[in-house]
Amino acid sequence: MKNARYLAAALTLIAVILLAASLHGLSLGADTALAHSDLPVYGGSAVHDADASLDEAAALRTTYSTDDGYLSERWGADRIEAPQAWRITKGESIIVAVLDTGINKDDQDLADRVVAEVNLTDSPTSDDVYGHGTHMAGTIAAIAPECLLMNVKVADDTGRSEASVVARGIVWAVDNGAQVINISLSMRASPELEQAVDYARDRGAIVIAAAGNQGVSEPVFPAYYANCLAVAGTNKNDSLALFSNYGYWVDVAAPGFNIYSEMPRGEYEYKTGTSAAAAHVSGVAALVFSIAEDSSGDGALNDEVRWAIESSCISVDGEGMGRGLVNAFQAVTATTSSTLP
Ligand SMILES: [Ca+2]
Ligand SMILES: [Ca+2]
Repeated sequence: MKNARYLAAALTLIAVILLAASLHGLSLGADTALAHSDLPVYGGSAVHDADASLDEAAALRTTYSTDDGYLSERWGADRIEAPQAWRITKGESIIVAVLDTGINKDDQDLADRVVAEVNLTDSPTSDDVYGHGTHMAGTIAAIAPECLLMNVKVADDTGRSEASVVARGIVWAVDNGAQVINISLSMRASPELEQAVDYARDRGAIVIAAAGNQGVSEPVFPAYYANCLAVAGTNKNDSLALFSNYGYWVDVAAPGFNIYSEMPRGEYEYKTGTSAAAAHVSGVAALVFSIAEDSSGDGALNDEVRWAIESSCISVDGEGMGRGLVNAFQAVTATTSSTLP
């Protein structure tokens, strides 16, 4: 009896040591990814190695060939009550810039929405070869069905990008009329990047960025910057997804687990990461933008849009998720019924 208790205690100790070792390994991996800096940590690439051991990532990169993305497959859109928001607005004519790996032209619905594009990478094409930007664009369009898109290719066909290129992409998007700027990538701090984010804010655009997928509280950029909305990822229980970064610098959270959306060549795929979470919020921003009024009188709408999104979040359990889970219906309702404090 006594021996059995000793044995149980010993086994528990071993389990704790193994768990600690695996967690340590995970955070080491994250540090390595961050240390690369200018290689952005990406919803679709670097961090997946670290995430692959987690249950939540089991469905990563499951590709489906189907002609139709059923809304019911897009649990995130339902969870943030996008269909309820459509009774008020569908984000008509709001331009959302997707700073990413490009947007695939084979998908007619997405291609028809692209009002402008630029390729700032070494790639010979503005199309999405890597398979990330298309997924983000699909989610944005699923949340804001009447929005327009701007294809700003800042990440190459291996999914890599540099802060200086992302900064140029932000300025290009703003100068060409983007109102919402989605940045589903993260990297090290860069004065140039911060200046571009500030420029966007000053010109009336809202910048939304992923909080990163290392599962740590260290800030990533541009999400961390004051004029950029940092988005953490939630799972189907509305709690912080295991992979998601978190912390005082996170502004809001949105669905980031098993998100179904368009891929190149007419395919669909489930992706997991804060990239997808940011795309949900950019969709909500387009909805709010289309009905916002300049109640602050500063000649721009981005301050009202940000306020509506942040002030209408649903509070959820867990630390480091900012104001909580974004809600499209509450955000548009806040826009129609309130003014800035
Ligand atoms: Ca921020
Ligand atoms: Ca304003």
